[in-house]
Amino acid sequence: MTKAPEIDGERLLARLDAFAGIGATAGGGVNRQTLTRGDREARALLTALAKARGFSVFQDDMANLFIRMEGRDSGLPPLLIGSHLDSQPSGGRFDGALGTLTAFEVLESLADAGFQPERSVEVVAWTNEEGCRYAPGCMGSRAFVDGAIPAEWADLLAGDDGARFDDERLATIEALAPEVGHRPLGFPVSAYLELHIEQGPSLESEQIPIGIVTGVQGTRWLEVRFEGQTAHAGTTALQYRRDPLKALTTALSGLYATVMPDDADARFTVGRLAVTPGSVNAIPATASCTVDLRHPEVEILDQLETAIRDMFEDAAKAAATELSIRKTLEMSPVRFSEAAVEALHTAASTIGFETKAMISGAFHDALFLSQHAPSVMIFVPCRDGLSHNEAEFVEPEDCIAGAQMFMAAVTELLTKPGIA
Ligand code: HGY
Ligand code: MN
Ligand code: MN
Repeated sequence: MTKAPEIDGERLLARLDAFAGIGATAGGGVNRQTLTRGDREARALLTALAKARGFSVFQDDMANLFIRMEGRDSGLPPLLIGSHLDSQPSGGRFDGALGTLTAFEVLESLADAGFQPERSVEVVAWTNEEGCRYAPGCMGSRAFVDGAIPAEWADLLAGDDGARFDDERLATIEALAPEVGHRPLGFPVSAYLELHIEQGPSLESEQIPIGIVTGVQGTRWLEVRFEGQTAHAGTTALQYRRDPLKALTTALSGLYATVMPDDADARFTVGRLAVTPGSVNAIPATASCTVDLRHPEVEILDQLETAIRDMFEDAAKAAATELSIRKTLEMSPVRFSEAAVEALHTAASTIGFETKAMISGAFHDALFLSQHAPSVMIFVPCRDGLSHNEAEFVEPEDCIAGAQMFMAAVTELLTKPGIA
């Protein structure tokens, strides 16, 4: 492998600070949810930085943002590198932003070194990786790989302000339209590489600077709704009650007592819970919640989903309430390309970094890109493994080591036969 150009660590750290100021929260994190003003501000800043370097910038019908450094042979499918800029409502400064800005730093460093690879290299910032403002997650990368936007997404309404998905999508495209080119959804890619924080404790606790991600576990999201009968809190005796919150809490106490305690690899999370009409002296009319279910094995995911549905059904019956369950996300477990994983091991040994092979507990856009081109991820440690929390933190030296590894991996992926 030719010697990889140096990255500029101070420039990367300064960029991270600049982006952390967009949608900054009082607790030191960010609230830059997809297709909001903050998201558009981050996209505009990245576009300005890219154009200042003479890179060309494009967006597609999902507002995925692409920054292109021309290769010697512009007809070849580009190497695609990047992550996302959108965040959780109480998110951290590094989730997504570190991967996107590390990819941009590598593009700049290649340009600084006058290194023009045979094939073009493109940085991407995917739309709506998080999925918290509009479900599902990874909308941008999924539509890119499918080459189409599912019709049912158009009328999705945001939980925070009720904004319609298509209105926000088009407004975001419109905001950048004068500055950037437009592309149809999806194009051939030689390989995809994404750097991300681990969002778990392994690398930090084992003091290993780099994770080589060999796959991603499966995820399913459910929206669960019980409907009963609202009635007077003081005059309605037990036998007349059809209390949806009783049904929901009965089911949840059973699920908390079994799903994760019975299987150390299972993840069961209720992130949102709502009760209507929400009056202190009226029995609820409806009680609803979200379920985020994860497991590395799809057969066990199936079994867990069946058990969860049964638990909700039994509780609905016992409380004489109506139940509806809508699945809003389904991501099957994936294994990344062995050739791409191998390229990362080669890159790590070339620069002498210790690594750990691992499966990602979080989903990522690379999960969808792995259906489109050889894909692989690099993880860096984060403090206490904490993420989706304003206190999310990555040591500056780990950010820089990650960027050095990313540069070595890009150089390797650009030259490796069978991937290049
Ligand atoms: O939920 C996830 O796994 C991702 O971090 N959005
Ligand atoms: Mn992320
Ligand atoms: Mn996230």
